[in-house]
Amino acid sequence: MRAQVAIIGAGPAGLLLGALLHRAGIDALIVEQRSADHVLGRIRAGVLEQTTVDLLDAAGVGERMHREGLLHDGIELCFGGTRHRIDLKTLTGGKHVMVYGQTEVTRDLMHARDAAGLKTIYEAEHVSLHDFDGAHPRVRYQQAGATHEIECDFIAGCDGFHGVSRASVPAGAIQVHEKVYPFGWLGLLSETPPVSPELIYSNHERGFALCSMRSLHRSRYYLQCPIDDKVEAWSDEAFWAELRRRLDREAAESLVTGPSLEKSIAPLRSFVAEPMRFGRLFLAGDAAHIVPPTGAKGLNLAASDVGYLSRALAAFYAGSEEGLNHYSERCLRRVWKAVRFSWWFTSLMHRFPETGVFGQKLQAAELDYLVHSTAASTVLAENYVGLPLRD
Ligand code: RFL
Ligand code: PHB
Repeated sequence: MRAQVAIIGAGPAGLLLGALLHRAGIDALIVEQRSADHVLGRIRAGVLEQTTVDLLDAAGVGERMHREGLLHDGIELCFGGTRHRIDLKTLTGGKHVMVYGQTEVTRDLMHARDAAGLKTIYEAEHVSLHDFDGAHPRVRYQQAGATHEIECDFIAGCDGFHGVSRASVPAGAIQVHEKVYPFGWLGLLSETPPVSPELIYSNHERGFALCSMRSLHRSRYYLQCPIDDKVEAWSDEAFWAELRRRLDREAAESLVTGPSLEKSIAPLRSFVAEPMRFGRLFLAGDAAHIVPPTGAKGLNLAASDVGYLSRALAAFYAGSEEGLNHYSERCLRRVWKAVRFSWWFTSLMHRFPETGVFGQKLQAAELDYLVHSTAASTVLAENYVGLPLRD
């Protein structure tokens, strides 16, 4: 088999890259180790920046998102038993975020790919990357006992944090920066109306809580939990009771509960691998970097990476290597800003047992400052809606 670009991974990064390359007249094959249903079963991100919305539009998959997605002009911070609104729109001169689930983004990209007759190889086993230090890289995989090989010009490693792409790079060629947080997020999805029209980020003495949503009748909630908690140990009733405790009285009283459709625990980590290019292998999305979900940046970074990569590949086939040569540096400038923001917001909103009362007092002071200073609120708003894409 031959393709100009072999994409490893059919998560949002791989699928969006495939769609953008198709628009640019570049043929790409996607190799995914799981089934399409498995990929769609993972409940993850919910907040899209305008730059991500623009890229989905450019890929021709924005129609349902504009119809069903919810535009949010603000978020609420809850602490000391009171909610404070951060007016994203006013503070940023008219910007907002789009609340539309990663599952739906992925579904739209899969449908568009099928409709265009483009190939995704699902349930590919033992995927391996070869010769990407030269001009003729290859990707090998097994399916139903047979070995297959793709010859290509470039490999895009879009296979997430645990993927094979980053692991295929010789150890000395990659630098890794990592911070693991001493807690996780327990998430619950339910067919219930959201507790409030906007997202609530709550700093509470029992731990962080987040009220998010997928639509006007489907809610997504999160609780900070010990990293070694088992999801089976959390009944739905225990989840709802704990969430109520971590919200202000009005939200606690109006919370509508129901059976969980999904419940899972995610670890929190900041991670960056540098550079994001090795010969003809380009890493994008979670394969290259991870941020804790507090800032809602992971999927958005995956989208901006593949935005840069698709443009660079289009320029390459038009005769210029400049975009490919600057790919890693361009991405990493944006990545580190999102890593910083996500780390800051995580540090502000969670309970860190090791920092004690001193740490809590600092958080309380910073939150008070944040909601009463236009300068501080603007910094939060500007980062939350997403920094502009630069050339
Ligand atoms: P993905 O989604 O992990 O997809 C990688 C794909 O690669 C496949 N794969 C392989 N394929 C072939 N061969 C191999 N050896 C392979 N190994 C792996 C996998 O099966 C998978 O299909 O990475 P991608 O595409 O880079 O996308 C990144 C996003 O998924 C991630 O950053 C976000 O979900 C993070 N995130 C959020 N991001 C936001 O922008 N806004 C949010 O509101 C937000 N909320 C969240 C989040 C992540 C969360 N969790 C569970 C970590 C909330 C949570 C709870
Ligand atoms: C979500 O809806 O899953 C979500 C929203 C905002 C975040 C993280 C996750 O910061």
